[in-house]
Amino acid sequence: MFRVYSNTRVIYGLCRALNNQISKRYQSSSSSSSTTTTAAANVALEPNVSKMSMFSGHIKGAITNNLEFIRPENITPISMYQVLDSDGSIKEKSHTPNFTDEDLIKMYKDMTLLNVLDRILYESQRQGRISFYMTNFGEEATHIGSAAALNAKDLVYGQYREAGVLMYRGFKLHEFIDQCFGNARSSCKGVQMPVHYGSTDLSFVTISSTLATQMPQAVALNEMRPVLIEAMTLRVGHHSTSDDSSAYRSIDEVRSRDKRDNPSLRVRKYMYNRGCWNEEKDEQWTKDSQKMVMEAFANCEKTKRAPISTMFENIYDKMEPHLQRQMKEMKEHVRQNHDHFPLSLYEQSST
Ligand SMILES: Cc1ncc(C[n+]2csc(CCOP(=O)(O)OP(=O)(O)O)c2C)c(N)n1
Repeated sequence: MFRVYSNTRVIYGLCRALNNQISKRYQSSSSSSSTTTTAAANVALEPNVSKMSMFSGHIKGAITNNLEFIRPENITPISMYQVLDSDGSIKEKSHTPNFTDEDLIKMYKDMTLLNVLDRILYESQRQGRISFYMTNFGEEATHIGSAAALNAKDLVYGQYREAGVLMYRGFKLHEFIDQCFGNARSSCKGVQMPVHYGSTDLSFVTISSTLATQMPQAVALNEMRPVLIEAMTLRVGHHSTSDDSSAYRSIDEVRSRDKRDNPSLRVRKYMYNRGCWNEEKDEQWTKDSQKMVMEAFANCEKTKRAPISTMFENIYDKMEPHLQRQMKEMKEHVRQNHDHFPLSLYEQSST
């Protein structure tokens, strides 16, 4: 999970104190231009520190004449800041999140609704009903927690596995599922791969799978410096439906981590401890959420696919002659081979 926002002014909720820690780290390691000037001046004035680096970003680093390779096993890793432990208790009481029970219940419902949506869409891909899918299991808390900390209008450039941000902002179940079917009602009408959601209304820029493109696009300029928050999570599912992750990691290990440290479970335990949720409510919610997703799925599956001409339209303001030619050729091909195409699933083309 890797995301940079246009506005990282306030990150609290599940990520609140993590932000504080990182900000402190940034402050102490000097990133503003005024600090650079002061430190550089000190280096010039004090002969004792003449071996200190003058490179910005390395102001406090020493210069050495010993050639030494840095090995990960010999350095202390950066500590991971954690609010909730696996039992759903908050170790540092002064970091208790200051959101209401209602806020917390909404976050939990969004996380678990995403889990249900993932399960059903993943299975539907295995059954050949949609072409591709990527689950969010294990990363749901980072989606919902960070979305909760942003303002609703903050522009988000999501990574391909960040559907929870949209879920939190109110993207409808049918909007997710329509996009995966690429049906006529979906925003991109099948011209994007499944899970490449986008929403102008929800200030969520359509997902581009190209890794890391969202970072320079969305670098935060608040306080005139970017803020990076790296959330450590475990991707529990396979990378996508095109991947079998057992080829490169132990499935047993993933399962056992998921069992003892699943983010939705951890939040649920916290809610039980806090007294705002109980097993009865949880069972009811499990049933309700499954019903909601199944109903939306059935409706979306019935909705016809966009006409095949859609793939040539809306690319340029006017359809260029080469696209007109290609569309004509394709229509002719489909007409001649109509037995091989499930044409009844598609809306008729108006062009
Ligand atoms: C620039 C770029 N190069 C290669 C790819 C192909 N690609 C898609 S996902 C992926 C692996 C990403 O791994 P990681 O960041 O660990 O995420 P996860 O597998 O958990 O989704 C690669 C190489 C890409 N999308 N973009």
